[in-house]
Formats: sequence, C-alpha cells, structure tokens
Amino acid sequence: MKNPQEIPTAPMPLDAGRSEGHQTAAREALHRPLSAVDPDVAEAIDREVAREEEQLILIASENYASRAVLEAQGSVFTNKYAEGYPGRRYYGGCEFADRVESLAVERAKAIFGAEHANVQPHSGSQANMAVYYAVLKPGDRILSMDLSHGGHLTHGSPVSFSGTLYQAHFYGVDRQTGRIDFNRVEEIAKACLPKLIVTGYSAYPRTIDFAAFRAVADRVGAHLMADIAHIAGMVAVGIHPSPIPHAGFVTTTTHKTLRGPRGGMVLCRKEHAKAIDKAVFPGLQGGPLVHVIAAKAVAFKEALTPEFAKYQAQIVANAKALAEGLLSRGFTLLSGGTDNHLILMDLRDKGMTGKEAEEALERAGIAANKNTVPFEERPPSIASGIRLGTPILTTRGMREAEMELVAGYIARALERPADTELQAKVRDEVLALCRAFPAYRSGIIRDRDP
Ligand code: DSN
Repeated sequence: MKNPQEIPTAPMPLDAGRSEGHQTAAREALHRPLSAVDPDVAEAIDREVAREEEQLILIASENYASRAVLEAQGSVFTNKYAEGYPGRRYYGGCEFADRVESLAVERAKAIFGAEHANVQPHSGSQANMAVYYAVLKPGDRILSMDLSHGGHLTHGSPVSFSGTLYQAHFYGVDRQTGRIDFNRVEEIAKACLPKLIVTGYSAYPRTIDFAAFRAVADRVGAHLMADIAHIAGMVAVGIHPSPIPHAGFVTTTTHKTLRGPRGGMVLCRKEHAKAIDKAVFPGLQGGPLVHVIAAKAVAFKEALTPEFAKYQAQIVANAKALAEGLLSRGFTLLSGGTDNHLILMDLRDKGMTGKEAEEALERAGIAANKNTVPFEERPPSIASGIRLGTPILTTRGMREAEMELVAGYIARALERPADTELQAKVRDEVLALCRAFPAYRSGIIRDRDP
C-alpha cells in the first residue's frame, strides 16, 4: 500500500459550490415559500388561522400556542435525529438538540418541583403508555375513572391498548354529587387489588384530592399515576394542588392549559427515572421530535413567568363566571359548577343530545365538543353532554364580563337547536366579540417576519 501522502488527490474543481440542473432545484427548494410549493396546504392553513380567529373556541383541551412556541416548533430541529438522551445519543451533531432538551427537562423539573422529567413522549397517550410499560406486565390490573364519568381512553378503555393489554377496573363519580366518592374508590381498590391506580381526568370539573388517592394506593400496595393533562397549567402555578408529593408518576400533555406545543411528558421520582427513560426510548419511541422539544422548552419558560400565573387564575375565574352564567339560564352542570377550567353541561333535562347541541353551537360560531355524562345511556357519538373550557378565550384576553356574554350566546343558540336562522343571528354577535379580541394576526403563522 502506498504511503497515504503519495496518493494523488483530485484538485478541487473551480466551480465547487456551484451546481446545475436538479442540484440547483434541490437547493432552491429549501427557500420556496409554502404558498408556491403547495397552495392547497397553504390555503388550508390560512383558513384555519381565520377559523381560530373568528370562532369562539370552548374546547377544554385546546389552547393557542404563542408565536415563540410556533417558531421553535417550525424550526430546523425538525431535521435532526437524536435517539437517546442529552449526552448519550446514537447520532452525531446533537449538541444543540442536547441544549434544547436539557433546557426543557430542567424547566419542567423547576415548574413542577419534580425529581425527573422525560420530555420526549410524542403525546399524552405515549406518556401514559410509558408509565404502564415501565411498571406493569400484560394482564396486570389497573384502576381508573370510567371513561363516561370523565376518564380517558388510555386509562383502560377496551378500545385502547390500555384496556387490551391490562385488566382495567373502574371507579366513577357519585350519582348525586357528581364528585369522586373515596369510600367507593377504596372499596373497589380492595376488591380488585390493582398494581396501578390512575387519577387525572378529561371531563372532571372539580379539584382532585391526590393525597386521598395516595392513601387508597398505600392501603392496597398500588403505584399511583396522575394524568394532569387538563390541569397542568393550574398545577404549574399552584392554583390546583400538585400530585408530585403523592404520585410516583405524573403524566401530562403540553398543549392544553400548559399552552405549549402538541406533545407529552412524564415526571417521576428519581427511583423510577431509568425505567421511564428506557420505556420511552427505546421501549416505545424512536427519534424524539426535537423541534417539538424545543417548543416545549419555550412554553416551559413562559410557564415560569408571573404573567402565566395570572393567566391560569383568569382561566379559572372565567370558567366560574361562565358556569354561573349557564346556571342562571337554567342549565344543569355536572357537580353544579367548576373548580378548574372546564364545565360539563348535562343536557338530559333539555330534551336535546350532545350531538345536536354541538352542531347548533357550531352554526353559531362556537366550537365545543359533545361529551358523555356520568350514567350516560347514549353512545359517545351522540352523548348527552357538552364540555366547555376557557383556556383559549382567556388566551385571547377575555374576562368575566365576556363570559357572561358567551353564556348568553350559548343559551340563545340552544333555545331551538334546529333553528338555523337563530344561530346565524348569534353568529354575528360571536363574530363581533371575536374581532374585539383578536388572536393570531392573519398570516402570522405561515408568512411570519424573518
Ligand atoms: N382528547 C383530549 C381531550 O379532549 O380531553 C384528551 O386527550
């Protein structure tokens, strides 16, 4: 073999760095705007901006992420593979991915006072799956809230992996009070002896007593997991009690009251850190979504500000005002009101289904979702309730006075659910309110400034 120094090397061509034909096209493709590349998708985005601007969105699980969050999520981190964890990756070039993931982890721990955070779950469902995968074996028993009483699909529903892989048992709310009855939870726990108890809900309007769940879990020797997806923002600022001192595992999404990008997260005690990290990667996921993790870091920074604490307090004040407005107009609410961001209207005494109400509200420019109510007799696709939430209206700057108007719009739109003319009239007023509280300046997301 020749001495490497003697191997002739080709001279650098004079036109290196310049290219032609398809190469030029490939490089130019990096810079072509969406409206030129794909007018169909561009138009759908523009119309979605307009929809979010011109509808009153009362979907309790949604929020509007800030421009800073959207920028981070739309960044070049979408290009990066970073399997592994900061400092322990299976790819080169991860120094900046490490930076954003470490920021997200440290901020998450600071917000919630958690010993360990895994910010890689792509969704709340995968965060829950990671906890189950870390502590349960197929066939193990879990105890959680019945879906129709406010639980979640991933808490053991037979149509979800959680109900097919594990043996799910359920508790619910009391028929009279609409609240969790801990004597009953304990009775069921003693009868089924679960390995894991799940608390945290999608449609429960009252404060959750995590200490009481801990006590039940201790009595039957179970792990406790709190899925705080809906109330994470309130927990973050201390206006809802924290599950951290009581639950070994806390899961959440990052896009609801936390107002970040769409994604999930697991918080846990140090002793479970390794098991959770292994469950998320390589157990359940491959490459993390680094662009989403960057956006989580931004949202967590926002969540550590005093403005965010005020925002959360206003969400709750708005939900209470909206509940009062609906009660005073003769509507029945589960448990008679709310302690958090959401309200569950029970329409069984109004002779209309959740589906009819959802459609009537939609025609009036109000987005909400039909929802089952406890002791429901209709299928979930029809349902007897409507779930409302105030995170988005609060993000838009609305306060108690506007909630009184919104309660009036809802009541009028539902006076005669099939009367489309009535709903068109309400729609005009809804639009005027939306215009008084603008959200995204049209186009800000797609054609934002450099
Ligand atoms: N789908 C969410 C909700 O609307 O509550 C929960 O994952």
